[in-house]
Amino acid sequence: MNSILKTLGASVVAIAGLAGTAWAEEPTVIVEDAWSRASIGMNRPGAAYMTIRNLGAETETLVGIRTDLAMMPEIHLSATNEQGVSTMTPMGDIEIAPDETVALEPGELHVMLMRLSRPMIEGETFALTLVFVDGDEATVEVPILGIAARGPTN
Ligand SMILES: [Cu+2]
Repeated sequence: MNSILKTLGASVVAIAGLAGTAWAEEPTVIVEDAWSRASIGMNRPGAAYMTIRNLGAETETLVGIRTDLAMMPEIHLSATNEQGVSTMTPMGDIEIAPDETVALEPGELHVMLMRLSRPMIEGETFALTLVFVDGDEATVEVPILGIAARGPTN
């Protein structure tokens, strides 16, 4: 499992297992279990999922997403109304309180990769950067799983 640690005061990106790793600074945010699905061509948006944990003492605010895979990456919230109709709402800033984990998963919060710049091909990966309000960034390498994948382990 690859993990990404965001550290205070610098745009530090690190990819490593958690255990036995020495960090120059205390990690404040960890991104885990990132995954996405292969796309059919480029006409429909892709989606990416992950969990974001705040290990720090202060609330972290996620304000944006960046990737060269999509010209308009956004965080969306899926919902199903009483009529069974599913909708997606673009979310503004995402606040993550200390010790809180935000899960981006199918049917819930997700990164919507709108206006793909290339097809999402199973077995490949792409870099996705989370931008926080203090200017810190965390970049995660997102594996592209099969078109019917339901999570990072299947
Ligand atoms: Cu969406």
